[in-house]
Amino acid sequence: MDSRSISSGDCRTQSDMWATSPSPHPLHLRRPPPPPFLVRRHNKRLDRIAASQDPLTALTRVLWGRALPPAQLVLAVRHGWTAAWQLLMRQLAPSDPSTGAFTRTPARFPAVAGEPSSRLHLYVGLPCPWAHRTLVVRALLGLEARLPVSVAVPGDDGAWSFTPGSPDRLYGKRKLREVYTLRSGGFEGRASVPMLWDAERREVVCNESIEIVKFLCGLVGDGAGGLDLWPPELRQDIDRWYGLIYPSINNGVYRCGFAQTQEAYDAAATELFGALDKLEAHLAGSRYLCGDRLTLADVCLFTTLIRFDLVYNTLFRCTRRKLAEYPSLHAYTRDIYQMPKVAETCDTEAIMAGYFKTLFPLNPGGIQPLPPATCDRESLLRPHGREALSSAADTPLEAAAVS
Ligand SMILES: N[C@@H](CCC(=O)N[C@@H](CS)C(=O)NCC(=O)O)C(=O)O
Repeated sequence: MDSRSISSGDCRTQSDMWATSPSPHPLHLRRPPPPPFLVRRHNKRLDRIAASQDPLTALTRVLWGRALPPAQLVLAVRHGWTAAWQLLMRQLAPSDPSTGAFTRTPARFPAVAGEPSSRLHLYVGLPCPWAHRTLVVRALLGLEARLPVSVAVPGDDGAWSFTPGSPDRLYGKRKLREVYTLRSGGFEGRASVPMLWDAERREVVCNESIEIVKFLCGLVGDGAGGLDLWPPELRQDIDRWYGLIYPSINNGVYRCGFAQTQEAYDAAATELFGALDKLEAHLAGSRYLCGDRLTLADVCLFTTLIRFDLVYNTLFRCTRRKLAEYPSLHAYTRDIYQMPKVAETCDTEAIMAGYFKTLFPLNPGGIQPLPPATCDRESLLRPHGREALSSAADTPLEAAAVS
């Protein structure tokens, strides 16, 4: 029988029967059982419904027909659902209990301490904007041969894992946490990416992205063409920009997405779009944040911008505007995307899956939307026209274009 052929009359009958079915109250237990023909008819009806559709639909049809679930049930599920969301969010994205604002857990190894050996290994995950910073710097500085990389993927439990297609190239471990625990002092805390590992000392060098990229700028790679992303004369300027970008944009999108109260979200979203407006105005007259030279400040901004319309705009509710609606910021993003080797570090599919499928509390159904057309490779390779803003005739990065 087709499920559509169950009439609303049928359904009402089901609901009524359910409503008047014997209660467990002791007085009612003494009631004589219904005649066998009625029980048979009732059971047959249930069988028909169950056979005609998937078990969950069948159950809801038996319980409340085609009507909406009873109000009490809706309310109970709503409270239970919210409580479960809060519980998961507490663990995924700890917040300030008094405001509901996301408070990022500090990295366990926030600074490069001592003198690392020359046997370094980089652990990253492609969805992660913080890890992406290290991949961009590694590529731009030509550190690929000097700094091997292992790419972890989000496991079903949300923890960074390795697969046969994306293995731990150093130890063949299954989880990133297992690598962290190889250090002699053991490991407690969050096994996050990026993580720079010293293979000789079996020690974490650092797991704070901004410190890792500064450290990488001190390594000499092949083919960097004299590029310095952290030049001494611009450090003050870079730090000043980073002081705006990090709290309001890099972490700002997370503060929107992980806010646990309306007030916390409102504050984060207002700050985020205020900062984007400021950058839009600045970048209308300046090719990069610190003038004509690409620096670490740009790399740190880029890895958030490239994810903006793909995930933050929708999943994290950064909705006031899309990146594509900011002419200068969008062209600036394309400018950096088109630098040699940068596009290869951007993996749209991994980014979208990493957020929409892994951040379960924000997207319980796990449905991944279509990527916006403005995020397609072809669209990002459109001319950006920003060369005109550069006074330096020929920067090392302009020598080659992404094909
Ligand atoms: N402060 C760190 C943040 C890194 C971070 O939050 N990474 C996320 C992925 S985007 C992570 O690995 N999270 C795993 C966890 O917190 O357990 C940095 O900038 O390096």
